[in-house]
Amino acid sequence: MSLPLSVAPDVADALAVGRPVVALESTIISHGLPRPDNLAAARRFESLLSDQGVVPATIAVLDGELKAGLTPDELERIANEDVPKLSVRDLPVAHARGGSGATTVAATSFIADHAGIRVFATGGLGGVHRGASQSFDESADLKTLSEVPITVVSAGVKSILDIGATLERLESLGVTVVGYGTDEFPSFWLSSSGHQLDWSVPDATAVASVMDSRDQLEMCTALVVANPLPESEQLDPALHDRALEEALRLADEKGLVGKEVTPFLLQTIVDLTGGQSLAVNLRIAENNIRVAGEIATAWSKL
Ligand code: PSU
Ligand code: MN
Repeated sequence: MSLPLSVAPDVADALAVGRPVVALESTIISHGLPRPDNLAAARRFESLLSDQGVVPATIAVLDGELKAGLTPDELERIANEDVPKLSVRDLPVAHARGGSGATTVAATSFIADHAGIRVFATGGLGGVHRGASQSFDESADLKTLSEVPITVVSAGVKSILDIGATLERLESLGVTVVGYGTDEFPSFWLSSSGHQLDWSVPDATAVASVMDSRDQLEMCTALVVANPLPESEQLDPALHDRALEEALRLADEKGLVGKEVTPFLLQTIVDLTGGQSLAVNLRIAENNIRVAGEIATAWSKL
């Protein structure tokens, strides 16, 4: 291993003998969920995997060390300290300064790949923002997914983003996208988005076989597995549409721009849905972790 990377002993042991491992991101813990629920959620995410016989590897940067797999104390630090959000371009600065931070989908994918981890579960991916044709605001998640051969399970991208443009960019970047038991891309809180996908896979074994083909073809692009919540568990669509419209209107009225927009929209949607969007957010992460565990297990059998 050539990178300055610290792989937790249980993760390293599992990787060495081909037992299933799933990477988890830490920005969802530090920035995506409120305290104190975030620590309980982070612990639950890990135990959902352990219960499946899969080794969890939560990824973060602590005191300059790029870590794959955290101790309980380290997980607590990510949940309770005010750490910055780190994408790939931030890693050299954090490493050089001995700093700490939570990793986005991009930085988590980068570190997981270097640690030899092939499957990663998150809530939603970053994507193309509304108005990106003016602002150029597109998440670095997309670029990194075009460079890292990881399989990432998500419930698509949030409807506060431009979902159609995000799918177009994933196509341009050569990122493989499959629907998990669906031919429609989900929109995070909702199980559908109206955007059709070219490919659907029925189960974890089918995903593992696409991963194997990608390796045989020596491709080093990500495989995005779009995993919708069952419709019975999604946010009520009428409530979703009302809250989204109102949140976008308020952000516009306040003249918010740049990186203030997303946190404002997300918090406003939590408020306007009386916390329901947050409960759905947790169910999404858990649903993705369960599927990622199944994929890692199927992969370990190949
Ligand atoms: N989407 C969510 N919750 C999140 C994020 C995205 O539903 O917490 C986080 C992820 O870590 C993702 C990052 O990688 O936001 C993207 O941020 P940006 O748009 O600044 O690249
Ligand atoms: Mn951005």
